[in-house]
Amino acid sequence: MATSCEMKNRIQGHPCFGGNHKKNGRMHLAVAPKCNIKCGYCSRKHDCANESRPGVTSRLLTPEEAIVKVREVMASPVVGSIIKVIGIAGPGDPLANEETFSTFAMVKKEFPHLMLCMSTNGLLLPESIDRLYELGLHSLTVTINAVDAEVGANIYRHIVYHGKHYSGEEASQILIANQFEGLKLAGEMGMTIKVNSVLIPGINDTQLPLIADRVKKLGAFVMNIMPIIPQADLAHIPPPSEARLQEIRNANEGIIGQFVHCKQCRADAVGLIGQDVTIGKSACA
Ligand code: CLF
Ligand code: SF4
Repeated sequence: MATSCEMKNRIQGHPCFGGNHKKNGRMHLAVAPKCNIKCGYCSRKHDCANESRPGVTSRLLTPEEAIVKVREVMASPVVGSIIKVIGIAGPGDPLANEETFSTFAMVKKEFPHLMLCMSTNGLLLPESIDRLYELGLHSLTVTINAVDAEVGANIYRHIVYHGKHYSGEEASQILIANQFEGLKLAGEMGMTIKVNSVLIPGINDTQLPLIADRVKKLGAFVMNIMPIIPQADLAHIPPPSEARLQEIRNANEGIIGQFVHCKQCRADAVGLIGQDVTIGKSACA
C-alpha cells in the first residue's frame, strides 16, 4: 500500500481522485459495449449508469478509431493541454470487452505520459488484475453497492460469469466476492483505487458505511457516493435529495475520503468534469 505522500504524488492531475478538477481533464473512450451483469438501475438503451449520464447513447469506437480520436484531442489547442487521463468507463463493463486492453495498449505506447483509468463492476477483476498491472493502469474504480448478498439481490438482477447465468443471491454473492477480492489485489499492487457506490434509498443506505470500512482496509483511496438515476427495474425509487446525499457523504468522510465533484459523466466525455467539449471539428479543429 502506498504512503500518503506517495499517494499525493500519484493523484496529481487526476480530476476524479483529488487532483485539481478545474485544470485537469479526462477523455473517455467508449470502446466497451458489452456488460456481464444487470444492475436494476441500468437501462441498456443508455450509457452505463455507473459512470455515464443516461439518456445519451455514445457512438461506439473501435480501438483503432479510439486512438485516432486521442491523437485528434491531444493535438487540439482547445483541450489537448488539459487532458491528463484516458478513461474507459463503458458504455458496458470494460473488463467484459477485449477492446479495453488493446485500446489501453495503444494509448500507452503512443502517449506514455497520460494516466490510464478504468471503471468496472468488478466481476472479472481478480482474473484481469495482472493484465491491468502490466498495462500500467494508473487508477481503478470499482462500483460496489452492497456487501451483503441479500441486499445485492435487490440491486443486481443477474450476472453471466464464465459462460454461466446466475441470479438472485447467488449472483450477488459471486459479484461481491470478486469485487472485494479484485480490490484487495489492486491494493496490494499499489494501484490508486476509487470506489463508486450508487445510493439507492431504502435499499442500500445502511450498506454504505460497511462498504466504506471494508474498502478502506483493502487499500482504496477515495469513495464516490452517487445518487441513483431512477430507470429500468428501479425506476420507482426516488433519488436522494442533495441534503441526504451530503449527509451520507459526511457520515462516511471519517472512514474514507469522499469525492464530491462527480458529474456522472458520459462514456465518451472529453474535457474538464462538468464542462465537456464536443469532439469533432467544432471543438478540436
Ligand atoms: Fe473517467 Fe471515472 Fe476515470 Fe474519472 S470519470 S473513468 S475515474 S477518468 Fe469522474 Fe466522471 Fe464521476 Fe467517473 S466525474 S463519472 S468519477
Ligand atoms: Fe449497466 Fe454498468 Fe451495471 Fe453493466 S455495470 S448493468 S452497464 S450500470
